[in-house]
Amino acid sequence: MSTPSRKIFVTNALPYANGDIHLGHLVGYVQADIWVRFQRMLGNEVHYVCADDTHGAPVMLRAEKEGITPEELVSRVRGEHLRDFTDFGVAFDNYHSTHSPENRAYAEDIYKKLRAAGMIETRAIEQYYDPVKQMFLADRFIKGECPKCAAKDQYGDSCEVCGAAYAPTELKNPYSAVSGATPELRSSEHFFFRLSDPKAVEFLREWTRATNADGSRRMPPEASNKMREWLGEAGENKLSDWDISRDAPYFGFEIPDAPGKYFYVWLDAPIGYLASFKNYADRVGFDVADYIDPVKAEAAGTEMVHFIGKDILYFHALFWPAMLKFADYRTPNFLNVNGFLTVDGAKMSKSRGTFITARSYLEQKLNPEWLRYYYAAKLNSNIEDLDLSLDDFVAKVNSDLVGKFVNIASRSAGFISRRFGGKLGGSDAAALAPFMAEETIATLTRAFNDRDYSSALREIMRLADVANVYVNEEKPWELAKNPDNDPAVAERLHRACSTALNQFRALSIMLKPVLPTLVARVESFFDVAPFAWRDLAAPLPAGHAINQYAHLMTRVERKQIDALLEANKESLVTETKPVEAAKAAAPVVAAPAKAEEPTHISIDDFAKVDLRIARIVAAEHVEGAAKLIKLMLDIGEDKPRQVFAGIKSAYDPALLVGRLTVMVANLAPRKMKFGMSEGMVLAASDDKGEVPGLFILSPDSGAQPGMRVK
Ligand code: B3M
Ligand code: ZN
Repeated sequence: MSTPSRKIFVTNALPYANGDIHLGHLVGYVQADIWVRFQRMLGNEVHYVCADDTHGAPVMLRAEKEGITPEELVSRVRGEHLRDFTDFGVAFDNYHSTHSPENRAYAEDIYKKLRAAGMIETRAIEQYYDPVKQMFLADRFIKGECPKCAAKDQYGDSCEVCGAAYAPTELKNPYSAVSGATPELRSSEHFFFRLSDPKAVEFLREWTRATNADGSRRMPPEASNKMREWLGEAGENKLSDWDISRDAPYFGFEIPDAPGKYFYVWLDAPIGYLASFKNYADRVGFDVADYIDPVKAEAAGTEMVHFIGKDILYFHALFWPAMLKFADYRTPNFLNVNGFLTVDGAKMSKSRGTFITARSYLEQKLNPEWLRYYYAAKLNSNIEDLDLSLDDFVAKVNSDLVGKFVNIASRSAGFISRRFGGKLGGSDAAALAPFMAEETIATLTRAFNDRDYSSALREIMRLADVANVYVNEEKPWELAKNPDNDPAVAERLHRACSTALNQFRALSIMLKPVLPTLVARVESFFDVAPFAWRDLAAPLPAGHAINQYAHLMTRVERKQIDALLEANKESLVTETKPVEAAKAAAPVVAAPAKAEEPTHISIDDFAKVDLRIARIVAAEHVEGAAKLIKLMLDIGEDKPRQVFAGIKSAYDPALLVGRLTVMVANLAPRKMKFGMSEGMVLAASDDKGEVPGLFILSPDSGAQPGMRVK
């Protein structure tokens, strides 16, 4: 049965350019990335984009505090965010910025069309104004005493002590959180999007109720319930118009024909989805109209799917579809909504160290795929909060991934290499049947498609148990003894190991959306093309040659988690003086020698260095060496080169295998205590010692082992 392939434009919420990515953010990104990877394995065409959300007063004020321009701030933060996502395997096709020409063009276009459709209105409103800073103050920048419980220093919208919600004008003794001045009420003209217009209300009622062409829902049931609550009963009108303008000074886009008035950050933030998509499409060379023009999108059968957190449902379920509709753009097909992350059952907390940044997790050398797996094991399609229970995390990763999954390969691969020339034998059809059962595959397909990953992983782990039972019953380590060299026993060993490896292969295909990095290494171990979902239909045949097995994943230790919590506690204590803290932590280095005249080398000198793309085919610790990892590097020669690299402090050997890097291929071989070193890999490090770590190089994708770097 072949279904026509889907064409889907997928987005994740745009992180705000005023803070680090933390483990709470990652829930939604990992969820979307898994879905995208799964859709691609099915053969669907997916365009997956994101961007930084850059506008508004917080970015403006923070840049000012750091003494840089907002543009400089957002470009730096964008780089940090993108690096975090990439390192967690969240692979966007494009990561753009809302502070971009594409976004300005779409924001203006949408605004002008809304204005032409009679959906924009202006009104004067009274708001607090900071006379010292000379700016209007958003609710978050006004503080004072709670009108209900009199707690001091509460924000302008709600009290953190008693939970009361109120208007900033109700605060007692209000003051500006920016300058400390007493704010004054001033009047100014604002622009509103007329969400209360009966046309808009009518449209939203209809949009919420309707399903997609294939009968699928537009959002999870809890979200549509919320929508009904916001919209009220038929005939009721509970929606208010939406204030979409802010006065100068503001970091954002000026509203056309309205000098000194800017689009509120939330107006152009979701438009950033379209901007990122357009920027990408222009680069790749396709027409976005098939995805964003309502008539063309309908004809082309394209879909638009957003992944968001529950705190921003209001913006995505009310304002966004209505804006699109009345500006004559296509509306979303699906809003996937995730809940918040709790750690050990409680809100993330800086004092407990559970407000964990993505970067700190990586810096502690924790494997990002451990977290992807754990999140997937807990995610379903409902808007539930997800608890990262740290002991459970350790137990689950070790028992499921290392104990059950990876173990299958590590118990059977060696025999194939050592005894059977690396070639698979025939497999036991009955033992493979559960992995190929149509019903099982249909269940998994449905679960991944419906974002019910926890069910999918339960089913996959059930199958991992089946495989382990099989290996335990066959006992390859017993068969391998074969004292009489009985050919029938050898044959049985071959069959048992080949069957187990085919079981392992099936599990790897199923886990690929969740563990892309590990499974890429499984693909090179099996020496096969990237797995597609349909590969579940047939095992690898007898005679298929596989590569040497390298250990795929290490166990996580509780002490690594404790170090992670400790690191995140520290970052709070040192928050006030980050520069001093970094210096204190840095190793003492000798003062750099007086700068010398730059010396040049000729191009011929440079050409003497033979730099090659190398694939790390094996990596292991060296007994007795504190700093070294032994690497086997494939540079397209008959056999891989052995190189000892001083990168042990920064890399787990298991995670290096399969990676491409760059090596100096014509360095004279050097005899070391541990053996010959036949070249050198290149790694970057900070001479000043302020940035810890070592960073080996990676080429862009497409580079092949042996290619010359020049
Ligand atoms: N930047 C989320 C936030 O800052 C917001 C999401 C925008 S999605 C278009 O809380
Ligand atoms: Zn209060």
